[in-house]
Amino acid sequence: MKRLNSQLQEDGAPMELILLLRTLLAGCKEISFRVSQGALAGVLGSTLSENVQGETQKKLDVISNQILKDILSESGYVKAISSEEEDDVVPCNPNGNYLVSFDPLDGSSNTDINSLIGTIFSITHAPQWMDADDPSAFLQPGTQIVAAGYVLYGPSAMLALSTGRGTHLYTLDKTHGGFLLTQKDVQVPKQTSEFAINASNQRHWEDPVQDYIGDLIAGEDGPRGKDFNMRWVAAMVGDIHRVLSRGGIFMYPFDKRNPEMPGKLRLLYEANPMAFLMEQAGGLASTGQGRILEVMPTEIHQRVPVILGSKEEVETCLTYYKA
Ligand code: AFP
Repeated sequence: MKRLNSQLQEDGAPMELILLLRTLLAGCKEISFRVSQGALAGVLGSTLSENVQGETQKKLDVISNQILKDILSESGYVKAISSEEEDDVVPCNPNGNYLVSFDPLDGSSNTDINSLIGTIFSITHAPQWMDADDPSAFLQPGTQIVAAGYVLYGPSAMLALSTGRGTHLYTLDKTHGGFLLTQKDVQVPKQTSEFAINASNQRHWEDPVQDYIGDLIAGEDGPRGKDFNMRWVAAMVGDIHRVLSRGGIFMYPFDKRNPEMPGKLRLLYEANPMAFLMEQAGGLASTGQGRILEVMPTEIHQRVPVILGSKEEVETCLTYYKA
């Protein structure tokens, strides 16, 4: 089986980006090991602190963030880091050529139930004229991403990665510690009968989402004329892995509760990397109003509504926004 390095070279990734990705993934392997130790390593449960989003931090959130922060800061390739678990950007090497944004442990509420969790990341070029501690360096639309991916810590540890030449899946071979290519050029099926949304938020959805989900639930008796099934992992990384693997539509839509917080998911750490992977696999990713990758960020912890997955299903969903 092909190794990560060979596939990255075949995809024409520059050597410095390959070295950066290998460094980042070395951190993910360490997280994978810590996660797999579970209660044996005393890493489960919460800390007493909250992150900048006001969410209680799990011990594994803090450990994973520290692992990635340390390894990336020391690499020399990175000018600055933005992390879901950091209030501000973390300056690294002033001469580094890349910026890295990450959610060190997505779905961390799943840690205590031994369910799916993962690390999500994206990489852009670092504007050379900006200082390393300038957060505005990160305010680039997702179209500027040069590499994005996630590592899913599941029954096997899997990497989904794109450098803009398709999305490939790799599996961590724990016998020698390398990521081996297990699915090249993933293509998300264009049609689907599966959707993912947290239905407990239904009363807060806007009308287009109410109408669209209502028609899916109506099944073969409704206008869609077929039954749909629903899945919810409560970790975007798990839901997106399923959609990449067998198709589907994943939604965390606009929420009427708080206009200041139009969705739950973060643009830099969740929406953009997943939109990049999805588009590279033939899927679509929208806020309901436009392409996620074209959203111009206004601040690093910004949240956006997310609708992504199988191309034709996302297109159908978007017709409800135009009605
Ligand atoms: P945590 O990492 O704080 O657990 O949040 C995960 C997440 O941001 C995303 O991965 C999930 O899709 C979403 O939250 C699930 O949220 P709810 O199930 O609470 O609606």
